[in-house]
Amino acid sequence: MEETLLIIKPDGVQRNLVGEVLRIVESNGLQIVNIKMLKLSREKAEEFYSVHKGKSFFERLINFMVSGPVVVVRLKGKNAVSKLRKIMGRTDPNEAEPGTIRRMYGLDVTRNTVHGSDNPEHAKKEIHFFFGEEAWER
Ligand code: DAT
Ligand code: MG
Repeated sequence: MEETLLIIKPDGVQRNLVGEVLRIVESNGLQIVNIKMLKLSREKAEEFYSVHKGKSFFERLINFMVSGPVVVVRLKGKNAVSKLRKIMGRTDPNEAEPGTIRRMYGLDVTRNTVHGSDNPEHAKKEIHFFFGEEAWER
């Protein structure tokens, strides 16, 4: 069983899409292990997205991620990482396949409704980033 981290971004929370995103995720066989709502500080957001530091969109991304509360979700399931990425669709909602979360609900390449870990190693790090030691109790 693999784990991954989902974030419902500020545009998703703002538009009451929390239940809808979780419904899609759960109906695709991913199980919620832990969940919480929080507002990211600028420092935390910059740390979480540190691989993108220096890129042209970094400032816009951080401004967006601190603009309102997010819901962070620890998920588990078979091939959880790739499964979530598939359900989410491509980064730019305009390029995402029909039926994916980003295609259906994303507003633009910044306000794209959800984050999902991109590989199992990053998933572990991201789960630890938000859930700390409780991430290793199971
Ligand atoms: P993903 O979220 O699909 O893993 P990523 O890790 O490359 O994509 O980038 C993280 C976030 O940064 C992405 O969800 C939205 C933003 N972003 C990425 N590329 C962008 C671009 N070309 N213009 C604006 N924002 C971008
Ligand atoms: Mg990514």
